[in-house]
Amino acid sequence: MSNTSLLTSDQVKEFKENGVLVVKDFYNAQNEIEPIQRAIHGIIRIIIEKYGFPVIQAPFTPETFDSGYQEIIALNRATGGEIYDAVKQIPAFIRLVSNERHDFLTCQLRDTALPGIAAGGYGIRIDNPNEEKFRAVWHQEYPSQLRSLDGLVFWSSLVDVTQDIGPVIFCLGSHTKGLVRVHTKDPRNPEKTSAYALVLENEEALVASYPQVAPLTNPGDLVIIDFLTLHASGVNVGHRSRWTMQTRYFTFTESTGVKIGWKGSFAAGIKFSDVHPELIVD
Ligand SMILES: O=C(O)CCC(=O)C(=O)O
Ligand SMILES: [Fe+2]
Repeated sequence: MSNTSLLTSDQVKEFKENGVLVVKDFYNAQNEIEPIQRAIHGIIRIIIEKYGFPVIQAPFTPETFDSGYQEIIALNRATGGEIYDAVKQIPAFIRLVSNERHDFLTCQLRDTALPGIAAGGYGIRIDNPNEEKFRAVWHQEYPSQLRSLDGLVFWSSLVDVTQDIGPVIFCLGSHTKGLVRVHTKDPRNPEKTSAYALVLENEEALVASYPQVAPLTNPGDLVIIDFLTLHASGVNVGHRSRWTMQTRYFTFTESTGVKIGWKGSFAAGIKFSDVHPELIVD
């Protein structure tokens, strides 16, 4: 399995230097992405009917798959949560999560023959315009996922990511400096909980010390993120929710992962501070 190389040596080099890599058109938009969009469209339809919302949904196209969603959450925000919990259970999404090509990427980038999928570490984000509660402030992935130190996030969008809907921002090369200690409360955002409440030590000075990029991507494009790369959600000041998919892989072979028994973090009901007390500032 480790001999299946999907990336060129230049792409591997770029990933190792930057801690992030954009692979254009990695997925097949029609065969792999569209079935997910189509199922989301169907789930939105059921919610419109269930609550009797006076919302007209446009017929399905890959561009209009979320038609009605903005109107629904304006009428009742909680039904957005119902949709959020539902869409990660779409079979076409789970097939993408466990796509063998994710295994191959992990083997190639991490020089392992034993990749793992982080349980509870996959989902579909819906970043709504002008909402702060679930926006991810600057973070590294490892504290919120654990499993192994050399994990990877496979991130891709279901909509065109334009500047106004807040592309994710990355600090180039930040993964090379290792783990950053965290505060477990965010005084700026008291409404944030669990992983969303973690704040990097000396956040402002730290992120300012790196060049930053915020790639604009389209459905089918893949962004690979090192578990140690500093990144943050952009702010969505647009008119449409930013729908994006995340799958997280780790390796069974990395020594910290072996030591912690490949434990999960917040989503697995485990306190990060119990596993890594040495990484907590407060
Ligand atoms: O999409 C976002 O806004 C944040 C993504 C992120 O932090 C991640 O995928 O790990
Ligand atoms: Fe993240």
